[in-house]
Amino acid sequence: METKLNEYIQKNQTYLNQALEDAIEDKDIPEPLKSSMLYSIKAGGKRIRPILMIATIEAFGGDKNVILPAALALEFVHTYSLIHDDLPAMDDDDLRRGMPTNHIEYDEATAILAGDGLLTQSFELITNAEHLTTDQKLFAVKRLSEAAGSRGMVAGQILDMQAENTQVELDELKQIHHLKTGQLLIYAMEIAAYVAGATEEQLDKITACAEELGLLFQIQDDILDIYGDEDKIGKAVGSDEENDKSTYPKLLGIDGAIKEKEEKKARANKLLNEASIDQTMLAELIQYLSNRDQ
Ligand code: GRG
Repeated sequence: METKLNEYIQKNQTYLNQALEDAIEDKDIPEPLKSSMLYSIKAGGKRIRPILMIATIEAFGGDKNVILPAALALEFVHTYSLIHDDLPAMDDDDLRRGMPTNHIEYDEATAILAGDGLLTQSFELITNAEHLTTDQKLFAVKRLSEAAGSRGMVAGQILDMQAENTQVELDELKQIHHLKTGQLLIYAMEIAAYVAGATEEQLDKITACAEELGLLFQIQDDILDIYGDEDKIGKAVGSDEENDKSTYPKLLGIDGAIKEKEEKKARANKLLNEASIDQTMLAELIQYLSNRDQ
């Protein structure tokens, strides 16, 4: 079972990596901006969001090539968010995925522009999509700007920054994660379902499933902060940087956080089941995200 999932992930990572690189290589972008954008795109991300998008369209019997531009756009936005999140004005991180962060490898101004370039090019990718109808492109661009923007991921980022050094309650923590991490995961599944022609009821189920998945993803991220992912060792419990931040394990205890994660997984699977699609690969991906170790 797990081998099948690993094969699926690897096959799609290869497919996506080539397309992501081509989307930058083929463009007339001045240096060092082009290298800087490529540097972060090629830095070895897991491609969870675009793979989730592909698995969702395939669960509806759709073709991944149709959704590819939206999948690339989503990974561009995710990569931009990581570049900006690492900047001195934000998290001030020197390492990402075990490599120097973009502003360390290049410089701060180039890193800011690389993020800006990726964000804006994401909309171009969708509007140029060969196999999407005009209505689908409009919906995909509208939802991406909502999910990534000032009422979505960017809102989550500022709320998260404001919450630093304070102990927020569980509801507020959930809202921060729903915006900061959840919105892009919701986008991944929602757009794929929409393009595949999901009914309104199916769309509701898929969106609700993705909401559970977003929180589950974040709880696992908090757990990894404690048990160590190589980017996080040193800023887990015990470091000044992260010590005062509310996390699921801090608010619920480790056992409570694991229980909450398992409940979210059960709800996500139930919603998937109710969407009446071929859920096999999506269910395996949910399991993988719940137990991921990096
Ligand atoms: C700067 C506008 C702006 C937003 C930043 C997403 C985000 C908002 C910051 C990232 C900080 C962080 C560690 C969030 C926790 C969850 C998360 C998004 C982890 C990184 O995603 P993965 O695991 O990363 O998919 P890879 O490296 O695999 O692409």
